[in-house]
Amino acid sequence: MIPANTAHTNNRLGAWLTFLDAHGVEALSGSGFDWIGIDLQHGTATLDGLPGLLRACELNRTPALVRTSGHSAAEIGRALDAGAAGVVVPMVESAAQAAAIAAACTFPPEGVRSSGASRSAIAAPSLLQPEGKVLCLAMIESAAGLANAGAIAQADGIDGIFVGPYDLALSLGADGVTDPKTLDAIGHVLAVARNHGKLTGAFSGSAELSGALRDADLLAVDSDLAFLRSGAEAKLVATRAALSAARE
Ligand code: 3PY
Ligand code: MG
Repeated sequence: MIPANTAHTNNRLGAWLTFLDAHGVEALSGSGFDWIGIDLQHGTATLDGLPGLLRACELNRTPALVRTSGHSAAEIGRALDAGAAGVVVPMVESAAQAAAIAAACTFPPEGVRSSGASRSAIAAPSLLQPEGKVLCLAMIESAAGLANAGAIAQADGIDGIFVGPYDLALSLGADGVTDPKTLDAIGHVLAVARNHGKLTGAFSGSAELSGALRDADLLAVDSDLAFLRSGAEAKLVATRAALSAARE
């Protein structure tokens, strides 16, 4: 379960998975992250591979949120059927889009999610929200989404707002994610979501940005690719330093 963070002092730190297989996820989810984001929009993870990835997260009792590739109700349903604790839906720009993705996450009569034989019936129920609820997080990552942040956050069935700083910076014509224009926009979206009592989250990928995201409930620290590169680079630097010290 991903608890609501009412105090806003204790971020739930996540790792963002873009290419690792189940073996890699098992290692990553055992590293102490509070949640794993599995990205079906970018990278190479696929819907077919999802059950294996989710099973690997469950081994370490780590809830997994799936970022879908778009707004398709069919894909949202399949990700939830595979056993995801929730979905993070990219590029939500209006209240109507927010209502549609929330409906796709919810069974009738409130929503339109279809029920069928699926892995979610046997996946770890304790990783879901109370009463087996799944989380529906709308991504705000464009100027249009920013303009409609209040309406998106208030849409029925939206549990939280997840900011995509990199797309947001592009859409605003800003000079990257730490440009004051981007930081102001992120701060505004998170405050709006919080004021409507919704979960807040964002992808970081930058220490400077993480500081600005200190109040977010869900903070994706970085991607598997970045962890691999930075870990490898740090080992190389340390090994070169040890070798030259040994030669002195
Ligand atoms: C963005 O920053 O645009 C993202 O989607 C991060 O995953
Ligand atoms: Mg994005």
